[in-house]
Amino acid sequence: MRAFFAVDLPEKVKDQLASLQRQSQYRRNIKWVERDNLHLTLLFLGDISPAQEKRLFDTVPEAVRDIGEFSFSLSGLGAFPNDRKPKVLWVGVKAPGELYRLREALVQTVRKTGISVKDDRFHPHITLGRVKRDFYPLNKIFPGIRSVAEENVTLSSFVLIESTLTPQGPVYKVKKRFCFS
Ligand code: 2AM
Repeated sequence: MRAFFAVDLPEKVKDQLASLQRQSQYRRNIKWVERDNLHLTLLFLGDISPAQEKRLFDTVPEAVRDIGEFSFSLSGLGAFPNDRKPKVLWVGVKAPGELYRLREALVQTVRKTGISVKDDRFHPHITLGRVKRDFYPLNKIFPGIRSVAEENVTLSSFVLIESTLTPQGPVYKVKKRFCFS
């Protein structure tokens, strides 16, 4: 299965982000992430086998044992590769060291399981949408939006998600929730 680790977001934050999506003037040229699919990716795994999935179920709790519940807050709008010619539109995250430690612990455990992952620089973000064609600068896509309310999110768990790609977009299914002790 195609899988990734993610933080699922409280309903209130998903509402806030969905409302931000609706404020854009360029709705047709952008494939918006559906409200219920909004998430913060911790680590994308790609295809993993049932045996690897099972091994992750067993090893991840021990790997994150030293990390307790923590909070992060949303920051401003941004885009990859840049604001001038955006392809991926996102809301940034002001994250404490724990989020980076969590990501690092997952990278190490996943590799021990025989899954190869790229450990690029981690830019925690929540993708709002992807620009399908034509380029518009970010400030044209979200005119008049200067800031995003810094909603605080307390993270007491994270999830392993199965992603099935369909012509209508990805379908996400939570395969396992890992709670901090
Ligand atoms: P994103 O967080 O920037 O949107 C599921 O596909 C999630 O994994 C997406 O949210 C996506 O990025 C992230 N992801 C990271 N690397 C990916 C890759 N090579 N292919 C697909 N998704 C990837």
